Amino acid sequence: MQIILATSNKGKVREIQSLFEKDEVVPFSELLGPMEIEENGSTFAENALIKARTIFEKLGRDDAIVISDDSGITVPAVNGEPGIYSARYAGAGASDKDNLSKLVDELKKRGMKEAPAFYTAAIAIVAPNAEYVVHGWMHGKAIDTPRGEGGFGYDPIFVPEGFDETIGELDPAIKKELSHRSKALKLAKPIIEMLRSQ
Ligand code: ITT
Repeated sequence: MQIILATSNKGKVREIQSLFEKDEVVPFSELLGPMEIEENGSTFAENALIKARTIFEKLGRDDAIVISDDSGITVPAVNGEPGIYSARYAGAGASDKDNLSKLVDELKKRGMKEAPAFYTAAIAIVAPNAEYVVHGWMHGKAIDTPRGEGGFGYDPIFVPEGFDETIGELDPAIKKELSHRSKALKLAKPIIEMLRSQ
């Protein structure tokens, strides 16, 4: 069974593909073209399921496993923002850079140079007659000054627990080891293998 990835985010595609064999995971856009999916759930899990179900239904295939990732960064001292709104924190269609700047502004407004923060990833797996959601988290802090070019999204202002550098500055191998997405995918992998063997 082919694994289809229900995401349009290039950073996610890159990270998820790096955890599987080459060409094992195909982004949906290669099969269906570009598509906007409305994410109107109230949790990461709900939004992940919305994305995976939408692509599974559009594909209309009984030999495909669709996986999606809904993720974001949560800063408890900033009212839990941006959370599930991470991709549109600075408004609909905002760039990663604008969203990051908004979070920096919110920290500065509160006179905080840094604040505890965590990333969440919910990975949904949708296959014929089966649906699963697994989660992973990465804890650390958000800082008020972006550093480094690596990763994507909020990575230049996220310092993982046990490090002084941001994910933007650290070797990508470290993110691969520590990230919310990697942890959720480690849980997803045996489920995917089980579904493929049925
Ligand atoms: P899809 O819905 O097409 O998958 P998206 O970017 O809209 O792409 P989400 O709704 O899940 O995805 O929003 C995730 C946002 O959270 C993403 O745009 C980043 O701003 C942030 N984010 C998630 N994981 C991240 C990571 O590993 N590093 C940095 N930022 C991350």
